[in-house]
Amino acid sequence: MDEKSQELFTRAKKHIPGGVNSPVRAFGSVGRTPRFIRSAKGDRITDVDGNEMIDYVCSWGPGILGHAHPQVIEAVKDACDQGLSFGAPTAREVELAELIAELVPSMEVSRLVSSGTEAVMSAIRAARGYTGRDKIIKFKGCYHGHSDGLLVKAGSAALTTSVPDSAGVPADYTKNTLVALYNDPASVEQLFAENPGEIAAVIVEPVAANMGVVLPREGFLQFLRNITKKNGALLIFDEVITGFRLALGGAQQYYGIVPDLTTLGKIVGGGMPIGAYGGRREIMQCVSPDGPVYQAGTLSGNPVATAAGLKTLQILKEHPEIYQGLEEKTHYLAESVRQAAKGSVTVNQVGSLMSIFFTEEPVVDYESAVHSDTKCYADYFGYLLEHGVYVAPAQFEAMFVSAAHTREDIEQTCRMMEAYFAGA
Ligand code: KE4
Repeated sequence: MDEKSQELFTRAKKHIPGGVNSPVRAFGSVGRTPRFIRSAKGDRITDVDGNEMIDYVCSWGPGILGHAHPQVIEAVKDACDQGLSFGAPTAREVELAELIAELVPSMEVSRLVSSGTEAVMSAIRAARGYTGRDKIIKFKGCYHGHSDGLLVKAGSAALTTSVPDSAGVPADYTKNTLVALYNDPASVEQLFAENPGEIAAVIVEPVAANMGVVLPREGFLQFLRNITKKNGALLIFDEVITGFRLALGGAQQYYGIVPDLTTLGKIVGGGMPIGAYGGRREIMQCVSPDGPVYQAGTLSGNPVATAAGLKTLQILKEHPEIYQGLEEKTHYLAESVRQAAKGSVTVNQVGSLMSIFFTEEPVVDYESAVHSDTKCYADYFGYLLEHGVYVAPAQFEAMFVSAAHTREDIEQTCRMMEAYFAGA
C-alpha cells in the first residue's frame, strides 16, 4: 500500500527534478514509486502510508547509531534553543575539530563544510594548491560527490542512471581527471608513468561502496600509499562512507594506512549536513585564510549540525563495543544470505557495510560489479520492500547496519531473504 507516496510523487515531479532532491531516491533502477518517509526511530523507518520497515539505508550512512537517537536529538534541540546559525566561530566547532584529530590522527587540521561533495572538492583543491600540480587520479566506479571534475566514470546513481560522465561538465573541467581501475595497480602505474611530475593526488574510497561494496585487495591500499609517496603526489582517502564506520578511526585505522588527506561526511554530521576535509598541518596551512587555497561556506560548522555530529562521535567514542556488534550482526546477515542464495549471488561484507550482487562471480572491481543482473536486483528489492525490509533502491549501493538493529530484526531480515531466495 503506497497510495500517499504515489500522490506525493506525482506532486513532487511538478516542482522537483524527477520528484526527488537526489537521484537515487527516485527508485528509477528498481522501477517503483519511491516511499515518502514520515518518520524513523532506531532501525525502523515509516512511510506516509504507515508502512513500517527495517531500514538498511540508514540515510546512506549517517545513521550508525540508528534513527533519532535520544541523546543526539536532545543535543540538537538544546542547540536550536540557542540559535540556528551565526556565521561566526563557536566553541563546538573547536571541540569537533579536536575530536576529529583525536579519532583520526592524520587529520591534525580539518575544515568543516556542508556535504561530502564539498569536502572532496575542497580536498582536491588543497592537494593541487599544495603540490602545484593539476592532475588527479580517481577510480572507475568510485563516487566522490557531484563536483564537476569528479563526475568522470563515477559510481552510485551516476552509474545506475548511466551518466557516469555527466552532461553539463565541459571537457576542460575533466581533462585533468585521470581514471584508473580499482584493485588494479598496473593501471595506476601506467598513469604515473604517462604523467611524470604532474599528478597532485590519487583519491580513493578505501573500501569502494558506490559500485556496491568492493573490498581493497590485500596490499592495494599500501601500493597506493607507496606509489603516491614515490611520485610526490598526495593520497586522499575519501572516507565519507567508511569514516567512523569501519572503525572509530575509519578505514585508515582498520587497514593501517595513513593518507595525506581525508574527506568525511555522513556520520561526522550525525544526520545533519556536515562534511570535513583535513590532513597534516603542512598541507592544510595552504587553506585560506592561512594560505592561498580559497574555500568558504555560510553554514560551515553550523551550530546545530555540529551539535549532532559532536554528540554522535562522543557516543561512538564512549562505546567502542558498538563496532564489534556491527561486525557480528552484519557478518551473520551476510552468511545467512550466502546460504539462502546457494551461490546465486555474491555477497561482499566488511564491518557494517555489505552488498548483495546478483552474479555468481566474485565482485572485485568495476567490471565484475557491473556484470550483476540489475533486473534481478530490482525484483529482490521489490520483494523485500513489500515484506517490510528497506534496502538500497539500486544495485550499486551499500547496505548499512546500525547499532540500533536488533537481533530480532536481523533474524527477521534473514527470514525474508530466505523466503525470497526460496521462491526466486
Ligand atoms: P554528499 O555530497 O552526498 O554528502 O557526499 C558525496 C559522497 C562523497 N564520497 C563518497 C564515498 C560518497 O559515498 C558520497 C555520497 N554517497 C551517496 C551514496 N552512495 C549519497 C546518496 C545520494 O547521492 O543521494
